[in-house]
Amino acid sequence: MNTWWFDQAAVNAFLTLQEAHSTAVDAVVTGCSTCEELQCDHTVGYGGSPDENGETTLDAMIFDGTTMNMGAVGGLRRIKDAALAAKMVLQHTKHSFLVGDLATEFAKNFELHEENLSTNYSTNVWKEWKSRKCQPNFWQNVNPDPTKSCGPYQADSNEILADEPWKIFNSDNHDTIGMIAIDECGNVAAGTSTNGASHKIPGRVGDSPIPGAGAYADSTVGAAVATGDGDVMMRFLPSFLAVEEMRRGASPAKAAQTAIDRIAEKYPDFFGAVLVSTNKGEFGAACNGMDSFPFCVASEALGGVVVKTVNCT
Ligand code: SD4
Repeated sequence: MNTWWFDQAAVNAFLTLQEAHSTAVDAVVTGCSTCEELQCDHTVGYGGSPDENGETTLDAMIFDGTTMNMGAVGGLRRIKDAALAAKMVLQHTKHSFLVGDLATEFAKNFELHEENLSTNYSTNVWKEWKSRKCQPNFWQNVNPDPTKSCGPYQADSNEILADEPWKIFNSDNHDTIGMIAIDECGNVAAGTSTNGASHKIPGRVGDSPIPGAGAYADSTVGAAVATGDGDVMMRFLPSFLAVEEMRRGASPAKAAQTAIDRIAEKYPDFFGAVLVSTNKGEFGAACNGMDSFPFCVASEALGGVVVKTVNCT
């Protein structure tokens, strides 16, 4: 299963699970890589969410709930295959998380080649933002460019600037693929891939590659993945919390709601969602800051992929 309406990712992950000897980890990598190639909503993979300098950087994580081992990359530069790079960290190192240019150097050991991640689309998004009288941004209590007439965008309050009816965080411009897979041996894996937040301050890494924040899995219980305003969400480790709630007996839907409520108590307007599954494939989701949250589920029982929706509280 995976976040949003990225059904091709679910199809490919499901097909991977049906291949001989493939594992839950393989399926999650396939699903996340599919979205990277398709540039799902321009918010996964290359050519989306340019930072303040116009560059696209990628965050991804692959978490194996059987070995409790993981691999992640953050702020990955000039490599399209972030999920594969994360898988290389998982499978070929004793580390968990590599970042920035040195993650790029690492990935090149595995024939992931270096290239510019900008496209006409991302360059135009960046130019349009740059040419605004007032550029929504992530600075706070300081205005790095005093020639801009409006104050800084307040990331925590999700404020819409009065003369700029445009949000940095919403479901049109800010999605992550978060995927959970269960293979026939009962192994549970979870993963994420995203290009983060548009107009982020260069160097920003979101919640997606952080264990317990963007994703978490434990094959004895289940898994959870998160999407949304990662700067806020990572402070609450919602994926970890949801899995621990299930360990204590909560249903997936209740566990997801508890994780969302914990954040909403402090940030009532935050934008985000959590998708949760038991190790048997019973699932639930909860969301905040939008009307409803779509997600894809694929299984033999369903006969393929179905897009489901949960209404937000
Ligand atoms: C981030 N959580 O980098 C990601 C982006 C996302 O829906 O999921 N948007 O903050």
